[in-house]
Amino acid sequence: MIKFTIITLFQEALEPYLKTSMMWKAVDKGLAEFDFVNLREFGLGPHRSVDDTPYGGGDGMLMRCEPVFNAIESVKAKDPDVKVIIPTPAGETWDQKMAQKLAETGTDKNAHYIIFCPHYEGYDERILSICDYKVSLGKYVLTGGELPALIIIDSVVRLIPGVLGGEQSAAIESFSDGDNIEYPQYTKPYDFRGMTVPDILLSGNHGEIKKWREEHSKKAK
Ligand code: 6GU
Repeated sequence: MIKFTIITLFQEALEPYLKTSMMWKAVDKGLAEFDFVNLREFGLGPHRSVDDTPYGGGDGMLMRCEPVFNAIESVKAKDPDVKVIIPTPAGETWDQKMAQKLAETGTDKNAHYIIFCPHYEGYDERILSICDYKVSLGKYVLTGGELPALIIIDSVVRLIPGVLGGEQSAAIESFSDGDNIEYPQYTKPYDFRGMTVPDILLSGNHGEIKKWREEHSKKAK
């Protein structure tokens, strides 16, 4: 079982996805759990402020240390073993190997991760000191950590055995053996607007089909 506690100001942006399709099935089967902590509850002063202006000047607001540390520590108080993930463009680029590593910690065991979703123009650098994993989704900039959180969760949860239909599905597909993209696949009809299915796939010759699929697996760019 893998549990994600998401610390965010925008729970409503995350919930619909986690209540849909495979993520919800994983919860239903007891293989995953999603919990939310509203960062606003840890905000400072009457306005429950979570950000402030940067020392040294410059545009925009930064997330302050106190609300973030207090929110994370409130989760750690109940589970001292919880690990903290921060999505940040300055992190290590997320890939299938990292997803597999996390999924393994939740396979036949219990694992618990906090994902703290930064927002606004940035965060106080000292927040990194309470984070175990700094994860980037690639070389572009998003407005916050919510979409990265969903991508991280989706890519991990689908690898937990029992989440996908066929037990083989996650193992044989794209990226799982190095950088191979999975082979082209077809379903009915045989002929769609003149585009036909490669006949080898209708041959019933499993050896030849396996060979064809290996030959047609593409390399990731
Ligand atoms: Cl993890 N966060 C933000 N804000 N932007 C990103 C990213 C993360 N990964 C790529 N761009």
